[in-house]
Amino acid sequence: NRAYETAVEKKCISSCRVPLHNQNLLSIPNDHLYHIALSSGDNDLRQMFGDVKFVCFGGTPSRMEKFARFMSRELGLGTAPAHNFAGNTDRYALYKAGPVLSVSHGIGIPSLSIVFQEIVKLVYYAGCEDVTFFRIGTSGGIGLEPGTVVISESVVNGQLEPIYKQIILGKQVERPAVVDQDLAQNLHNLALEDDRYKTVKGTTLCADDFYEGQGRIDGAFCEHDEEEKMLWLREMHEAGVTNLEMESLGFIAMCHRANIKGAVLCVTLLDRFEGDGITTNLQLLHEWQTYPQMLAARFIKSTLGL
Ligand code: R2B
Ligand code: URA
Repeated sequence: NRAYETAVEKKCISSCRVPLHNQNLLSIPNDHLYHIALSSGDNDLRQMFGDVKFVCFGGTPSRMEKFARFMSRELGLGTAPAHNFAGNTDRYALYKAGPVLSVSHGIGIPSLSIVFQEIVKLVYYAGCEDVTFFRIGTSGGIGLEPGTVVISESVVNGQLEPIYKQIILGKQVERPAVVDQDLAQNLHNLALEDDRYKTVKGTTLCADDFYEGQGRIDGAFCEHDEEEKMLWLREMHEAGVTNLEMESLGFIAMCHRANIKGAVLCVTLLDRFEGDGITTNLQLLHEWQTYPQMLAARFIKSTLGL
């Protein structure tokens, strides 16, 4: 009943459980987390996911499967094939390696937002405590050697505002994208001199598009020229922008709104001062994509005292 649920809620908040942010959920006996093929009534989410402490989001299903396997090895949990809990949906992939969930989010904030909300509900229903979220992804760098890991110390929209704007019921709503500075610094502290990749902190610009939205001139459409692009890139560089991608703003704003610690770690796949196309061979690109994973794994292991 409602009074009991409210009492449970109060207790949850005081014990650092993932809080409930939508009272409507209290009157849904069986909430179908449609895009990840799990239900609060049909699955024992506490038993399945109650021990989760870290959720790592990244773009593609196969990268997140590899990350789950890697995490499993790092945590000494063996090399058994990872089970995709969301496999029946064909939309997203969801793997578990001990206390770590590995989730694909697709491309762009709209795709991220759907799975993010279902994962927040999942960790709430599962009664998870002290959960930290990471986005471990890819980006285009500005003035950085490709293969550099950027930890976002701020995230901004295309107009350099740290605000995620949503249209709800026909009105624009603004959500502040506030980065957890302690978490970003703690991650940066784990970067080592002799890592085979560089790690920096910087400002990440989140665009709604890969082509025109990131100033590229090689899309199907383009109404600006190379000179205007370079001028814009230099302006962004001077404003402290280190990298461009497509989810950080929604990710950080939703972590902040959910009161869940979150950080964005993206490797740069190219230096936009040098061009628009991603021409590096696939093998090297795949290797670069493991760098933010390695840093996240280091953080997870050190937090777990391993
Ligand atoms: C980085 O890479 C993807 C576009 O190629 C997008 O998801 C992003 O943020
Ligand atoms: N992802 C992006 O969004 N932009 C890039 O340039 C590279 C990866």
